[in-house]
Order: sequence, then C-alpha cells, then structure tokens
Amino acid sequence: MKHLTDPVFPEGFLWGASSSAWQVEGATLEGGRTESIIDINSRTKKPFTDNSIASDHYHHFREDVALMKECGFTSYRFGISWPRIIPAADRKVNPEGIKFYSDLIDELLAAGITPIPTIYHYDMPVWVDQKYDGWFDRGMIEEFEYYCKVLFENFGDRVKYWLAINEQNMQIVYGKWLGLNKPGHDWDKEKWQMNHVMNLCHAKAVTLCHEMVPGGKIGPVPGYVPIYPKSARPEDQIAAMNAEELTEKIWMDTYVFGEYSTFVRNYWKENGITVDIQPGDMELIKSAKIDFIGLNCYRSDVGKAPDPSYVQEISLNKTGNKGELIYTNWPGEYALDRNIYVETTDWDWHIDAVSMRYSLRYLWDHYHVPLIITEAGFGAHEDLDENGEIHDDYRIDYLRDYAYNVGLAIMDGVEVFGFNPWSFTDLLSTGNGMAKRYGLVFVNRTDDDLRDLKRYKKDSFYWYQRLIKSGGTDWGRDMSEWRDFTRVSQIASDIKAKEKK
Ligand code: BGP
Repeated sequence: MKHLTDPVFPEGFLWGASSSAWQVEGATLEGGRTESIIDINSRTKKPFTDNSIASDHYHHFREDVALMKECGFTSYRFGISWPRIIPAADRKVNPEGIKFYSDLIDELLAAGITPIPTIYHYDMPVWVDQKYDGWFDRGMIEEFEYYCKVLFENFGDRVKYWLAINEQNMQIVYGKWLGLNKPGHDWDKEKWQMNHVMNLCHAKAVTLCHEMVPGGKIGPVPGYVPIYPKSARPEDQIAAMNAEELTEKIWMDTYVFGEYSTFVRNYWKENGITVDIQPGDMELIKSAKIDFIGLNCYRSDVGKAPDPSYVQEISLNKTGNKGELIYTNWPGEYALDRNIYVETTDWDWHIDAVSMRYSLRYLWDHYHVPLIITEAGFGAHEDLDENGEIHDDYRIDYLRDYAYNVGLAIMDGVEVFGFNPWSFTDLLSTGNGMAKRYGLVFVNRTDDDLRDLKRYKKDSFYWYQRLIKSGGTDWGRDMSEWRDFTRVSQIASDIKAKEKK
C-alpha cells in the first residue's frame, strides 16, 4: 500500500527505550544480590565483559530516569534481576532487591513513564542453576512460578505491562554461546527439552499475571530476524522458510496457538529428538493467552538452499571488524547469506529498516496480537570527542528509519502501541561489552577503564527528544523516500554500479 502522508502514531503511543538488568545495573554483589549464570559467562568468556559495574545504573537510576524524563519518555523497558529478588536457595525474598525495583518503578511513574519490566533476561541465579541443572529440569517450573508470584505481589499494583522471557528463541538457537549448555548433555537434542520447560515457565508467568495483576498484560519477547529468500529460486524460498521456522516461527506458534506445530514435531521425529511432554503440559500452554508480543528486531537475514557438501555453524563477528561473520550452512535445512541490498554495522548486522515493517506485518498477519517494539538499535564503537560530545548521525539515521517504518506498518493496519529501542544509556553488549555501544546517552567508561561513569547526551538523544515531543511527526528530514520506494532503488542502483566496476 502506498501511503500519501507521513505516519500518524496512535494517541498514547509509548515512546521510550529498553535495557536489561545484567547489562546496565552493575552492583552484582551489592544490596543482597548474588551471582547469576550470565555474570559468570560474562566474566569468563572473552570478549564478554565483566558486568560487576556495567553502567552502574544501580547507583545512578534516579539520574537516569531524570534524563529519560528530559527526553520525553512515556515508557521504559528494563529487566528485573532474579538473584537480586531471591538471592539464595532458602527462597527468602530480599527486601533490598524489592526496594530497588520499587523505587525505580515509583521514580518512573512520578516522571510519567510507564514501567515495562522483563521477568527473565538471562540472569538465572547460580543457586537455581545448580539446584535444577538450569532449564533442563522440570523443577524450574515451580521455581520460576514462585519468582513470578513475588514480582506480581510486590509490583503488580503499579506495573501493568510485563514481559516474560527475553528471546527464548535466541537462547535455544545460540544457547551454547550464552552458556546454557552443561556437561553431560547432548545440546542439539536436549535443547528442545529445555525449550519445553521454558514454554511451561512462560505459560505459568502469563497465567499468574492474569490472576494476580489487576488489568495486567503480558507477552513474550522474541528476537525476530526476518529471513528473505536470496532469490526467486524455489529452493531458496523453502530454505528461507526452514530458517524462519527453526529460528523463530516455532516459538511464536507455541506462544499464540499453544501447540507444537506439525513442522517441529516432524523435525523432532526425523532427528531422533524426544521431548518429555507430560499430561497437562499442553493444556497449560494453550490456556496461557498472551496479550501482546514484545518485538526485538534489529536486522534481517537472507536464506538460501544450503550446499550439501559441508556443515558450517554460524560464527559471529566478535571484534567489530566488518566481514568477520561466517554464515550458517546446514545441509538439508538452510544456509544464511549476506544481503547485498543493505549496508551492515561493523558487526556485520544488516541495517534494514524495512525489516521492521516486514516483521510487524508478518507477525500481525499470522497472529493478530498487538505489538510493542522492545528492542532495535545500532551498535557502534564510540568515545567522547575533544569537546566531550558524541555525534552519532549513523544512530539517528538508523532510529529514524526504523521508527518511520514502524509508523508505515501502523498505516498498513498493524496494531503497534510503543517503540522502545535498545538502549537508553550505553550498557554492556551481550557479545562485546562496552566496545559496542547502543545508547542515546554515553556512559563514560570503557571495557578496561572505569573512568567516572558520567552520563553525556549524544546527538541521538536530542533527535529522539524532538521526535517524541512532536508526537512522532518531526523526523528532521523528508521521509517520503520510504513511502515511494525510491530509497530502496537508490541503494540497489549503488550496488549495481559497484558490481559493474
Ligand atoms: C538482544 C538481547 C539484548 C542485547 C541485544 C544486542 O538479543 O536481548 O540483551 O544484548 O540483543 O545484542 P549485542 O549486545 O550482542 O549487540
């Protein structure tokens, strides 16, 4: 559909940003908090970075919320750290942990900002991990339910929007890299058992939220990377569909329809995978109706028919030097590839604002559930210049194009109620620490030097402030190229010109 005007965002649209506890808070052993599995993972595996200080949001949260208010935020997505709430196996609730999040929530509400917490964003307490062998054990279901109950009891009076488990799909797809595998387990097979346990935990969170939080709404947070077929070759189309199924669709189908699709059941059968589905499990999953989908969408990928002669697991770019990423080649299933029609970040992530519109339309068409953007963002190497400033035009371009494409999806008919890009302040990247920054606000530290942790507003802060103030109308430049496709053809013709040379 060709739209004749700039998008109109609905009344009450939530403009904000997002973060997670382990990436921003620091104070990992303060205020009664104990260690989480991602603390250990981040310390022991270079280039992961020690998160014991992170952006020191734990000590700066009032200042950070004041900056959000100055930017005009009406929402903020953040993570709650499980080991801060329940630090030990005696399951005693930590009053200091409750106080920290309670104060944060009150500070946000006083600033007119809707709090949107994530219940689980990779920081499982070490004591839980040891007790249950991580997500492999069904004992997790009751433990997670207990944690959710504590959250709803303590914050449900003030928090109405909840996010259950961050990127369950990515935890299963990249679980080895995130440290979820354990000795003695056959990851490629048993990850599906872990996934089933996670689905049951998700369902418990949804059910409890509806029971305990008056007017409470809850949704999953898939990491969504749409897969375009590389060509019109029919085999590329099926390969792209396989990639989509095995990296994201399986999860969405379970959340929304409460079933494991025939695709995944056949996949398990053919690969000798057994999942312990006990009586009552599927009834629980089916009865847990989500209210919305929190969408994390940074980029797209390209799928093509795989080369049957070799296996290649994806090898992520860990240094931020373009061209290091090695794409998956999975015989019989799919291969991924570079999309020459879009640029990439220094970490080889495709910069593709249309992927945002595409994902929103795809998810709305398939699932008819309202959506909120819970992540999107531009990771870059950055430091203060001689004037103590950051001129992040590339991030402004990225956020402007992505937000505009959210607007176009709304004009296409998709129900979207908020935009919360990653991230507000700089925080630790999952894979690259402070070397890969995402914030609208610079935090003065590097991986090796803690400096003074002072906050500096980047140019993107001021750009976003103007956009929010205008209710999503002041883009700072003519955006019609996104409506009439001239931008896309421009990039394509640049590439054709490059190819001719
Ligand atoms: C998402 C995670 C976030 C965040 C983001 C950026 O998958 O939910 O926690 O880290 O990706 O990724 P990275 O930090 O690796 O650049």
